[in-house]
Formats: sequence, structure tokens, C-alpha cells
Amino acid sequence: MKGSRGPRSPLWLARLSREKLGLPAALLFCALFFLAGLFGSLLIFSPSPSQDGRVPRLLLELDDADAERPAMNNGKTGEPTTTLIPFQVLSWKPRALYFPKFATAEQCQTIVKKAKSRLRPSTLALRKGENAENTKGIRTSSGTFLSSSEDSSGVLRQIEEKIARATMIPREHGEAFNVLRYEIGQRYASHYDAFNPAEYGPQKSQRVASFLLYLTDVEEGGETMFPYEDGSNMDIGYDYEKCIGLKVKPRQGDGLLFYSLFLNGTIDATSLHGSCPVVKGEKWVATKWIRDQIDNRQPSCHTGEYMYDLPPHVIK
Ligand SMILES: O=C(O)CCC(=O)C(=O)O
Repeated sequence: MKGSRGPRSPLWLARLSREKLGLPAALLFCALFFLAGLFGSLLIFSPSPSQDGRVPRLLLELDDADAERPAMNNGKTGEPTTTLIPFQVLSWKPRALYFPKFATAEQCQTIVKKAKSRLRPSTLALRKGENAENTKGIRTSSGTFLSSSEDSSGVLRQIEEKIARATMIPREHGEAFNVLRYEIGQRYASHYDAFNPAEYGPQKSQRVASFLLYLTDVEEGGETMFPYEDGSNMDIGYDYEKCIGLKVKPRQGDGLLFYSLFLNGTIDATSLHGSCPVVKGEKWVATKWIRDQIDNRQPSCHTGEYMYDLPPHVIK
């Protein structure tokens, strides 16, 4: 009846070996105990896909250990080290990726400071029949273009280089940064960044992707929205000013990349996007439009000639 008298003392193993089964049996018992623990922990942390088929986060992080292998010899235009830029896939329709902590708070503040004294009311590239009056209210932010060549701090160039790594598109394909400020109530109605040749005529080059770097947190509102994400809302006669669909909340230093074109070069209708009105606080964002060809044009900061953003329209 010894065993039923409550918890066994730490001496139970010694007694077991001495009185009944001897030392080999005790060792065997210990080994079994160890193996059971090992298998148990493997089961708990095993990287089997979850019900929705996603690979658990742990596996992704462990795989990053491969980055510690020595880097390869690089070509003339390459780099001598490996790069790790964490990102989250927000959507495949459109292809939209989120880059947490892409830039530091100091880098963001530097950009805001540079842009602040140059802000002008944001403008639109107008289509036939459109003018400043009948497109009023579509884009109510202020903005300016900032080129890395005029930035002696080197911050803009650093960000451009990182965007090039993240997008795998050479830095020279990017337009100058378009830095935007949205005050309370200001917004950007849904639009496409790519140019539909049917509406804008033949284009020398096309915007492939857009990278948004959020320069501030926003207390409320100001999300970047994708109303047609996954093909939703495309048949409801969507009102371009409504803030619906996938919404991305701005967080200082985080980046958002989305592609306007499919791989075959045609415009992805689900890349329609805009900025919800700011409800509380102020939103600052730096947009880098990336083209299918090297962009040699110099931005005209104040005339709006460099402004290629499109007013709302539907691409079917
Ligand atoms: O401010 C945003 O979140 C969107 C900006 C935008 O749509 C653009 O710059 O093309």
C-alpha cells in the first residue's frame, strides 16, 4: 500500500532500483522518460501547416538562420551581404505586401521636415473633359516631390535602396518621392496609379508598382484602402469616395507595396486604391511610384507636371 499514500518521495527511483528491478531497469526508465519529453516537445512545436494551410510563424523564423551562411561572391552591381527585409503578404489580388519597421522614426521625421516647407495642394493628371473644377474633392491632401539627389542627409537614397531590394526593381525605375500630408477630413478618392492607354493615350513608360512609406502614425482614419481586393465590390456601382474593402492602417516607419500591373503588363483592376479621410491626427506618407523603365525625368515640384495620378475610373 506504499504507493497509494500520496506523492512519492524523490527517493522512489532509488528504492525502485534497490528493492525491485535493479539499476539497469532504473536507467531504462529514465531514458524512456527523456524520450517521451523529447517527442512531446517536438509535437508541440512541429511546423505542420495549420488548418488554413499557412506555415506557422516559428518555421519561417527558424529558416532565417540560413541567412547566416557566408554570402556569395557578388557581381559588379550586386551587394556583398545578404538582406533580410521582413514582410507580410496582405493580399494577392492585388499583390500587396506590408513591411513593418521599414524605416526608422528619425528617417521619417527627416523626410517630413524636408517636405513641410514645400507643400502645395495635391493635383491630378486630368483626362479629356476633366478640369480642376470638376475633379475638386478627389484629392484633398497637400504634397510635394522630393528627389534623393537634392537630399544631402542621404536618407532618401537609403530608403530608395531598400525599396529596390524589397521590390527587386532597380532604384532608377523609381520616380521622385511624392510626400503627402493629410489633415483632418482630407482624403484621396479611389484611383489607379497605372495609366490606362485607352484613356490617357500611349505611354512612354508605365507604373508597375507603388511603395508607400508611412511617415507618421494616424490616430484615427487615414487608412490606405483597396475597395476591390479579391474582386469584391466590383459590381455594386462602387462610389469612389467610400472607404471600403481592405484597409491598411498607417504606422510610422512601415511600408506598403502593391503592384498595379499583372505580370503580362496589363492593369490589375483590383489595384484600385485610395486614402480614407483622416478622422483624428495627421497623416504623412511618402509614395514612390515605380516604372517599367528607368525614370530620367526631373520632378517639377510646383507646376504639377510630374503628377501622374489618375482620377477615379474603372478599368474592366
Ligand atoms: O495616402 C495613401 O494612403 C494613398 C496614396 C496614394 O494613393 C497615392 O499616392 O497614389
